[in-house]
Amino acid sequence: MRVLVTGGAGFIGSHFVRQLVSGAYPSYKDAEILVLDALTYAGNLANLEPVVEDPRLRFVRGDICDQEVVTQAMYGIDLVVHFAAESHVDRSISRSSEFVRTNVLGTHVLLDAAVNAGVGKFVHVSTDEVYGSIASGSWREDSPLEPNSPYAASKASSDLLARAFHRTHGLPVCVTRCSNNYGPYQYPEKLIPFFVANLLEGKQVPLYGDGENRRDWLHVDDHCRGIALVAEKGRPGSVYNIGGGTELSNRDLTELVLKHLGLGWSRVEMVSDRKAHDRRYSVDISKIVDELGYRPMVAFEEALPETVDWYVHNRRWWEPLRRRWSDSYLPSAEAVARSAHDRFHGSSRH
Ligand code: NAD
Ligand code: TDX
Repeated sequence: MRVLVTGGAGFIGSHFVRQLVSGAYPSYKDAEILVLDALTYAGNLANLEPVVEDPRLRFVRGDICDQEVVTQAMYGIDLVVHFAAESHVDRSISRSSEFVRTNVLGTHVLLDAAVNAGVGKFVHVSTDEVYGSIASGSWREDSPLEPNSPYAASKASSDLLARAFHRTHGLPVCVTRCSNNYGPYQYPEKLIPFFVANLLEGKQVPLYGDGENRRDWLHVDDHCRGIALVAEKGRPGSVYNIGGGTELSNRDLTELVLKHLGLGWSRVEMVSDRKAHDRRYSVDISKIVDELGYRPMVAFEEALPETVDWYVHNRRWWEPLRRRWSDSYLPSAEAVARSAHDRFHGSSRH
């Protein structure tokens, strides 16, 4: 069994790879794993450090938009698990072209190559953000797609391409749509690691709007176990929501983080809201529970403090990443442009 993992040097992809290599998914315990990752600002080989010596793991630095690289990588592959993406909503608001390029065009290149190579299964990792905001209740897999940010729209577009490649070419694709992940090795631009890093450096944390936007928190380990289940048993052509079951307002989550670090609300700065900030996400997970036997197993009450402590004890992991992006809350437009230039001109060495 040969598995191609795109984006395997990012937050969730690297967790999946570390678990795969360590034998956490019995059906894939003997799998050979090829990671294809462009190592953008979010990709980090340090995330694979714990498993780098394993002879079953191979790494190719390459861009999923590069047809030649992807065609080569796809050769002899049985299963594709596709994580690679531009993933941060705020960046998609300041500059969205890279999101369309990687998330839409890159996914198209992969789907095309997978058809040509005759792969046995293609799991496309998507997000609950494709459904847009929901005031009450939860989205089901057949709910309409109403994305509100350029990021969410690019992911929704890739979901539709995945569906079309199943319908048109019979590619055995499954799409997963998960809620907000948390855990170790998350790039320190996302809420939890960003806030923890700011607090540890004595800074304020910027809470958008009134802080009452709500997210459903899913531990990365539960998410990856759900993906492995879908890879093994998911019905081709199907979409599966994956949620964690811990819904919190950003204000409440911030309070929990502050409390764990022994800090008070004075460290919070209420700032202007994110554009088109989705008020609430919620996915109905009964399909993956009933069909595939999925259950979230990680208890948020224990895993949130563990996650915060991981960032406390692993400053050596996140400090260099923060230095690259200056001290501002968000990367400046200049830094984003510089990074995009590096990616276009310097990333396809492999
Ligand atoms: P991440 O930003 O941490 O990692 C993305 C990875 O993709 C990086 O290693 C990066 O180098 C790689 N990459 C980016 N562009 C590439 C390209 N053109 N070619 C090859 N590799 C490229 O993202 P993440 O949080 O690990 O998210 C993984 C997937 O899960 C994404 O598809 C994202 O949309 C989805 N998702 C994430 C969350 C979350 O809470 N983080 C929630 C729902 C869905
Ligand atoms: O500085 C901040 N202040 C703040 O109030 C940041 C970075 C975020 N927020 C708010 C915005 C959101 O309501 O916190 C919430 C979480 O923000 P993010 O960590 O940026 O995540 P979100 O926008 O919800 O998207 C995440 O979950 C779905 C991932 O980044 C996406 O890749 C995934 O698809």
